[in-house]
Amino acid sequence: MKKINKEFLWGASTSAYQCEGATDIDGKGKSVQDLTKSKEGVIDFKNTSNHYFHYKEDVALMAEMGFKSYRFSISWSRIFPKGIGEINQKGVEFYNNLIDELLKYKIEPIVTVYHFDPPLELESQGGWLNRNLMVDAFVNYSTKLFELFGDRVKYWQTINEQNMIIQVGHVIGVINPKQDNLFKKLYQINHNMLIAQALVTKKYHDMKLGGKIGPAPNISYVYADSCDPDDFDASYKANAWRNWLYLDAACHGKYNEIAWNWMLKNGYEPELLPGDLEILENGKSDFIAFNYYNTGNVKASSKTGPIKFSDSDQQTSYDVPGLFDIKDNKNLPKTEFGWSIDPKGFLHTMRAMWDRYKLPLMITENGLGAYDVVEEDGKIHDQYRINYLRAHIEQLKIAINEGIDIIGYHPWSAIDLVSTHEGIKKRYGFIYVNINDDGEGDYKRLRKDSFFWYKKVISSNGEDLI
Ligand code: BGP
Repeated sequence: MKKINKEFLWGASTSAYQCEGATDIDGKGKSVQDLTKSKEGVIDFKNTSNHYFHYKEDVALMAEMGFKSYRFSISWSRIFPKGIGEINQKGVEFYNNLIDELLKYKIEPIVTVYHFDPPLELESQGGWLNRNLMVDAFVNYSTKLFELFGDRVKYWQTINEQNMIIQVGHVIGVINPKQDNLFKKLYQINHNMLIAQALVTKKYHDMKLGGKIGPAPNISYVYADSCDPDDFDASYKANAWRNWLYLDAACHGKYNEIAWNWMLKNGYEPELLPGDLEILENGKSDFIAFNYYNTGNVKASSKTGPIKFSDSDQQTSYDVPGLFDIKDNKNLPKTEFGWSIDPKGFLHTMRAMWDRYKLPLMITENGLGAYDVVEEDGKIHDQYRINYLRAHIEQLKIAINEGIDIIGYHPWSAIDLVSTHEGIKKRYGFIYVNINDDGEGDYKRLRKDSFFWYKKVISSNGEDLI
């Protein structure tokens, strides 16, 4: 078995709105997430893990685990309170301090420019549907980040899970599903984001800062439910629709033809301005950061007519008439929150990306959400999380052995934080944060069993997974 490269980036991941808190101080503007209405019994994003105040302690704990890297996002409205215009020096100071703190421990900062938190001011002017406003604002914001932090940050991701924003943005709280011509609008938003991403990628390359930039979609291989050729056809199309539409644009600078023809047939195709295809062609990614939680499973489509959203979870999708029907995969166990667990699917997903793009891969999210309990001994025995991560790292090693270029692994999440729509009770971290969905708790940090396990994994460079 090939050994994992010494430079391999072992770390973990978070996002700003899910862990920082401090939404109302030090000049931060409002983001869409600050106004998200949480479900009954679920905490909002106001304080979350209060990482803004605890970042030194959190980074020290990451260093204790031996992290080589840390993937986090920058809050756009903390840097530009109105999305564009005046810059907030306190926000710049926070990220400067965080980056410097990481570098003090030789932890590589890996930055996501945009993770589900558009500034409210821009959203109220149409958001991503307002191409002129949003593309310019995104290029301006990203360029500012490269100028401010590009001397120290060498890995950049543009947009977190653009494909999930388009497919289940209503679950994440960034898309209002009750609008006329919803799908036409969604694929225009998608196009505007692809253009913004390509322009920013080109800008970063032109600035010659010596790092890498790429997208960060959620990629899940979609199986065929049977060897019926019609189910195989559905799987091929589902992969194009769910995964390759986004990655073909980012990595090949082109629209995926199956996805494009589907949009055209349904009248969902975006308006392309002259020069758009050249913009995509000139802004190709250096690597693929991707999030993996589970796989999909489909059979031949039995429906016609428009898409109907189900009350689905973030990772589960819905039938797409003319392309595929979703089928539950009975071969896979599920987490307490109903997400299927498929470590082998992780390998299939990496193989598919490698075959298609031949670009370095970096895992920026992978993990298990669970109801962790602090036992009487004051410990958190999260063996289920260790089992989950171990099984995925085993597949990662197989992929590396097959020659797939994988440069880093970042489980979700470094510390406990507030889930996209299930509150803090759905915990993912190596580090427990003492706060509950009623907002009670003192934010004390506790080391879970997985903390000590991951420390061993890192110090043995992935050899010791027991
Ligand atoms: C990813 C998002 C994260 C994170 C994770 C877990 O799709 O990028 O922001 O939240 O999923 O999802 P959830 O919080 O819904 O359990």
